[in-house]
Amino acid sequence: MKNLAEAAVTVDEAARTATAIPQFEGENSFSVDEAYAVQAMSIARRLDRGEKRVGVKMGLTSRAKMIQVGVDEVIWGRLTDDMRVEEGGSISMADYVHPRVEPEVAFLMGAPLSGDVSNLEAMAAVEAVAPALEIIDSRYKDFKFALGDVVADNSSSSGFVVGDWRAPDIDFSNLGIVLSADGRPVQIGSSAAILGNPVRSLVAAARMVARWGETLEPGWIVLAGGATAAHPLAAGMTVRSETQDLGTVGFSVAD
Ligand code: 0L1
Ligand code: MG
Repeated sequence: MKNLAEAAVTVDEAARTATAIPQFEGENSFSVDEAYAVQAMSIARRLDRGEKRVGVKMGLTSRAKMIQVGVDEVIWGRLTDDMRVEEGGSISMADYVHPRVEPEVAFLMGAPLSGDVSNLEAMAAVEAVAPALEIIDSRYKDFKFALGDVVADNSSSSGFVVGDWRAPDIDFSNLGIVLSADGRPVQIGSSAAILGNPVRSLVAAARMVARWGETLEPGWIVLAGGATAAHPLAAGMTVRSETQDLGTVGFSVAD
């Protein structure tokens, strides 16, 4: 019998100390349900250390991302306040194993949402929308993992930056997005790459968290998923993403 609690300690310590670990292979590999149980236990350790839960991230919501990591299912992870980087702030490479950044759309929940909901019901629960960046950092050596590995590792969640919130009264189904590093465009995409429309990612989030007894709570942030492939970060880099009608969001990598 696999020891899921021990695996939770392993992934949590890898994230806490920014240390690469091997994949869980062979008899140690996880089913998807086991992997979500490991994720829940590893996040419980973070909460025990004083971090606060602030939302959910959706992962692998674009074809580009699925192809980049060789996995073909939408996944989710849990966000804590410790993962948030202020807009315009800076991070240190020492806090990550091999971080990458991807442009996203973020939702701010105004009402609880959970279970099977329609696009309209999902949007009725949204208070605001913003451009966002997710800093992903698989704790697995060489960013190589199977589906169970990445889910156990909180779906590679490690940091996020949110730009200015605005009322969700625009059509954000197909907004152009340019991700730049040091002023040079490195990825160009559209919010349509997020499951065809980011609201579908919110619908999937409501359904997927319900399976684990959770609700998207008022005040929570839901990161809808990457609109492009992720770009590797390096010391000294300045990152900025510009999203049509939503504006810009960015940060820098200090060292
Ligand atoms: O947010 C994402 O789409 C990332 C999910 C995990 C895969 C990866 O680490 O690239
Ligand atoms: Mg992402």
